[in-house]
Amino acid sequence: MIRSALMTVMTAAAQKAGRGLKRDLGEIENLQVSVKGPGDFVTAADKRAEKVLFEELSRARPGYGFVMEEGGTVEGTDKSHTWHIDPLDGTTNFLHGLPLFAISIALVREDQIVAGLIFNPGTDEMYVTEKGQGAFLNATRMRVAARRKLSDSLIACGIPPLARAKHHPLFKQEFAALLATSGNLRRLGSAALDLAAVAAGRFDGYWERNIQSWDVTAGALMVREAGGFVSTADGTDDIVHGGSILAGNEYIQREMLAAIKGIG
Ligand code: 2AM
Ligand code: CA
Repeated sequence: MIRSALMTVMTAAAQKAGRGLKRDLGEIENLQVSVKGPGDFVTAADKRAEKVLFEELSRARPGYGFVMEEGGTVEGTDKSHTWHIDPLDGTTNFLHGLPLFAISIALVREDQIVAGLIFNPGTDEMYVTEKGQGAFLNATRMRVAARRKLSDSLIACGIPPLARAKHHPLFKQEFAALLATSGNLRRLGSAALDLAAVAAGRFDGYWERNIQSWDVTAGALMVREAGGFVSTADGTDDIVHGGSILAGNEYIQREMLAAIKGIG
């Protein structure tokens, strides 16, 4: 468990926003069958959750800046601290009534990720981490899986949707490379939950391109604090600005990187 004042603030904000999302998920089923569909409702739910997080975190830590999926960048008076927030990661799942979505909150200090939280209100799983303090799923300390061979491993990926089909050619090449080398592949639809699952030792690895800081900052620290390795898909270290992610234990992360090296 992490019992710091910072984590108390983060978990309280996530639980408050999560209650709203859970209620809204219940409403989706009704809208699924309407002609208009749940699209606008989901956008509104997303924005409501972000507003709650923004208000709660601003009140508890006045002056910190924000980088948010919906609201964009809000400069703070404290230039060294920035929250990276995704109020609803896994929007497509949520839209379809699948309880595979998460709130993701990371605190970045001087370009270093110092704290992360991923909360799935659909399953009540709360993942928390602070730099140097380990990573926890609810009250249990997490540890990445111990498998040493990619050929024995279950690897998660992200698939660009049709709306971003220009990314399909590269995705297909990398997918083919991992299909040929890993035990099997999965796709959950939430970058935050994919990384949380790597930290928890459920997935052996995960990679995805075309993602944003709010999708992966919390999860990246989570994996590292659970003993894993994280880089961009190109093998660089800048997770906050890199736009892609590749994670696993030290063996699997290295083997995955080698499998896709030179493709991108
Ligand atoms: P979202 O659900 O918040 O949109 C799925 O492949 C992952 O990619 C999810 O974490 C999803 O976040 C993210 N994602 C989907 N579309 C995106 C976009 N247009 N820009 C950035 N990230 C996106
Ligand atoms: Ca997201």
